[in-house]
Amino acid sequence: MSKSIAIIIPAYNEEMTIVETLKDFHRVCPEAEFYVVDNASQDRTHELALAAYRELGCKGIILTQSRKGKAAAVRKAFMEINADIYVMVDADMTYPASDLPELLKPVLECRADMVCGNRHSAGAYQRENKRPMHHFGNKLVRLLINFFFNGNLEDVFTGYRVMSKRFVKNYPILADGFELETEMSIHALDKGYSIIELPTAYRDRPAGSFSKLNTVTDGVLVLQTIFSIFVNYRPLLFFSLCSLAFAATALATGAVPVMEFIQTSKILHIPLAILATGLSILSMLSFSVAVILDGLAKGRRFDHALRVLHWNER
Ligand SMILES: Nc1nc2c(ncn2[C@@H]2O[C@H](COP(=O)(O)OP(=O)(O)OP(=O)(O)O)[C@@H](O)[C@H]2O)c(=O)[nH]1
Ligand SMILES: [Mg+2]
Repeated sequence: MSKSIAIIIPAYNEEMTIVETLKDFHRVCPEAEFYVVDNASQDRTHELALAAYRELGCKGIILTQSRKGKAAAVRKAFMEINADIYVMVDADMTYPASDLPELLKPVLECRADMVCGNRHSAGAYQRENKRPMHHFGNKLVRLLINFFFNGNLEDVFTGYRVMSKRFVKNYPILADGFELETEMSIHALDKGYSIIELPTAYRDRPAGSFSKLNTVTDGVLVLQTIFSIFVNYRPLLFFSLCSLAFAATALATGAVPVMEFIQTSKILHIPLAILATGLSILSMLSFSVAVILDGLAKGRRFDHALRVLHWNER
């Protein structure tokens, strides 16, 4: 029995490209169900998408989400849609449908839970993207994620992904905005899902269509997301580092009163001695927090793995 495919297209004010995106993907995958998720676009995105659905005879519906943000839109889709395979793609014609059959294969053959369209492998992103800060942001975030979560992903920000039902229905999206792809990549790495990156062509937005991504504010949000995920997913490392920092400062500040006491059996630098004592207590506290939270994080990973294990029995 052939597997059902849902193509999820988060769209906010994409009247210039939504019809072409639908036509492009319907041409390549006419049997799929299409789910444009519109967040109260102010332009004609909804109306044009509806007309395109009728013209193409698309299966699927337009979902609306009042909560703003790309991740909020995709969260709505993940909750509402029941399919065997989920495709996520942007509505701005930057990802070609022609690469979809290749991206679908590993998930169709149960060789992967997530396949990411990698824009860097053929250098398409470097060629097409004109915003230098984006290159820097991509590199920094990729480095942080691969280092802290033991990955070797090349394109952590790609909006072109194919996912198994097992992955989608066990991934509670907590982000709201453009932190989606970061959270998704980290969740997949942390929970041990099989991820495959395959090359995909990438082209810049057509002239006149504009990005909803604000490099600075969304960039800061992405770094905040990594920090909070790091603290929650890797508490042992984070709080042990804090404990170490407190211990080192305690040693540095405590050295004077200790040496003084050894030499004179008196302590004159009482404030330093009190500070060093406080810092040592903070160091011990951080380490106990590290151990406790690590146990909780392991418990969450265990519960997730158990849920996925039972998922396979369905
Ligand atoms: N539903 C919904 N979709 C959104 C929202 N913000 C962005 N999107 C969609 O998410 C996709 C990615 O947004 P883009 O603005 O293209 O961000 P980007 O791809 O990182 O940036 P570019 O490289 O400039 O294209 C597009 O299809 C947007 O329409 C939102 O608040 N709600
Ligand atoms: Mg885009």
